[in-house]
Amino acid sequence: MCANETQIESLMQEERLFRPSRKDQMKAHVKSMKEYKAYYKESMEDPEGFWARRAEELITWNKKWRKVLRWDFNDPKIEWFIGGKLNVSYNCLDRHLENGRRNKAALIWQGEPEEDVKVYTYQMLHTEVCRFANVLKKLGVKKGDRVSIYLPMIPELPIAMLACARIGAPHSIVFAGFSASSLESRIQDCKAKVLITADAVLRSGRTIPLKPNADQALKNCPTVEKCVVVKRAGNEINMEEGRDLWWHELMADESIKDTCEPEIMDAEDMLFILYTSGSTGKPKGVIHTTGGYLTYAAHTTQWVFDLKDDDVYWCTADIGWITGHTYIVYGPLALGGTSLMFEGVPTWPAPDRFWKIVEKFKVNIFYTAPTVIRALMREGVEWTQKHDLSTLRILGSVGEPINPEAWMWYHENIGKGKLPIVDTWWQTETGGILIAPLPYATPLKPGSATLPLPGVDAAIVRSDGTPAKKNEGGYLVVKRPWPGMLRGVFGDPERFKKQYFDRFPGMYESGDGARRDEDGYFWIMGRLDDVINVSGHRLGTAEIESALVSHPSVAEAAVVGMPHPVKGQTIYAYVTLKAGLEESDDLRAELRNHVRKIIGPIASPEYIQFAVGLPKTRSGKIMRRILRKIVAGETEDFGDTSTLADPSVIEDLIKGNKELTGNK
Ligand code: 6R9
Repeated sequence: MCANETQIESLMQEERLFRPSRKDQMKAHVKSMKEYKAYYKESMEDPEGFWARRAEELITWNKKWRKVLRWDFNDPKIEWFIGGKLNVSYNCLDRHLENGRRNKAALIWQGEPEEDVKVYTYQMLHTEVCRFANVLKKLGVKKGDRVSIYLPMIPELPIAMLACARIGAPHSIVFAGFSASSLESRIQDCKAKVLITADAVLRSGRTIPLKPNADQALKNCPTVEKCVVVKRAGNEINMEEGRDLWWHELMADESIKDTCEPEIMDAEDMLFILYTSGSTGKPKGVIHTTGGYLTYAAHTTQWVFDLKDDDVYWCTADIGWITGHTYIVYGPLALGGTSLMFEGVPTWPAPDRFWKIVEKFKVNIFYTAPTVIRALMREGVEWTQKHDLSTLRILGSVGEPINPEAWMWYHENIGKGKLPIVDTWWQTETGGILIAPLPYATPLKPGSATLPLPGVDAAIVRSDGTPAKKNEGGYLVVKRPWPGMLRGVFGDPERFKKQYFDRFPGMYESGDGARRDEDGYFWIMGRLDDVINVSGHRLGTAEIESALVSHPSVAEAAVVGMPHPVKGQTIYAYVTLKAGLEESDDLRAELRNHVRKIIGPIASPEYIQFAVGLPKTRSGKIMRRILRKIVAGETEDFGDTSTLADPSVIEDLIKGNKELTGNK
């Protein structure tokens, strides 16, 4: 299943080095490498002191903690700020009403239609959140009840999140691109009491109905008592009597008050669950808690993006993913920042959509994904040259390794050769950024996420847990806890242990491979497990395989990531049909559609190769290494194939792949 370190090699040998400008450096939160090093040293020698100070500087506590940290990676159990009390929505809203930010823009929303713009000051957002918190209470939601949220990128999404946080109801956001059946399994897993959804999603000029998916999912979700529906597009939808309620009607109710006392939460009370793909079939419900997550979100937003009061900060992610949770909502709002939120896609109505928005709102900090950069690179520089991008001061990247070519394009065309790019490595599980440059301190190397942030004890180990040498590829692990780390997998403590703490006792296993160069810089090489990364979206190959084999024509399926110039990886499926069935393009289309329906459009395979047999070991395990090499066109050396039951299948597979893709 997993590669060993002899297969882990990085092709990136990047020598270019970029240093921050002096002027910006003087005003930065972390000003120099010297400062970074001092913080790092302190955080390793006295982690509790370091984090206690940050938690006090950044967060308002109703009651101070008794103890900063208790942890045991073998159990595993991690607790931060034990006994501390706080409320996340209070920290993101109320306290800014008193500290001079009452009339400051908290959220600037740019909808897909150009004229759809809304600006919420902290005061306005506070009122909306309080009102919706009162609505939730009226619907019977109490502290500890889970609320599933299946919404497009509209302001009601952060409002709903903060309202949940206000009353202590953990939210579970499901990306609106997921299918009815993905939504269903996530609702069932967390046993949500309420679902919040919308009539439709606006995307690339189209209206894509969303409510029918919710209707389909709710057929099998008996725990859901009420479904709140936001009117986004105004398309015709079904409203189920007694269950479905319009957001705008609930909010217009005169009995709903504009204020709502925040529920005082324990630092370790659950803030949210977010499902993410792992190496086995079922997505895991990653648990984040209140005190540690918020401290970490605020801390990393302040240091990595150097967020200041007069900045307009734009993270282009969807809030359905962790990046949107931490870096559109919780981090920037905890700091009292101005966060821009965008509905739509980078290439519609034209490939200058992003640059137009940067110019329109005078964006200062811009955080996006390599797949976006690569897609926009292809469209040519005329689109970037049309706009004034001079307000930008920091660029960020997240989701997958950024190849040096894309890095240089971003640096030259968006950063005009001057701006720092923070390549941020982290995961749903880590809650926030772990490895990244500090924009005015760290010299940059294109393609490297550079150095661990203070407090992050990251390392590379071999499969036996011993430290890897300089430049030797290995498993990326973290040797001690940080406040933003996950606290569990919802409903499955066994999986929590097995997935993250079993292979290397006493360490958190990230699932990524990496190497560290002579300067200590990290070069992330991607997943070592059966997780693929398509346009920065994490997908488990096992999930896609199980969707494929649930089709009546399919006997067996194996899915791998195929290198792709824009998406990073694209989905390639090998499918063995049941005996006697005809291979055809129609069947291919049907299988693609089937996966769309079961998981969602992002999981639909680009290539489906019909194969008579798959390369299996004598014990019946599919050797994915071989399948991966075939799709990458690396057919010279398959390594040790002596355990294969029938080595002759390989030739057929190579032939089939060439016919399908034109791989030379
Ligand atoms: C935040 C997020 C996590 C996986 C992670 C890794 C890949 C994310 C990266 C990166 C190289 C970066 N990844 N950032 N790889 N360089 N800067 O994306 O969370 O959706 O859970 O994905 O994404 O493989 O393990 P998530």
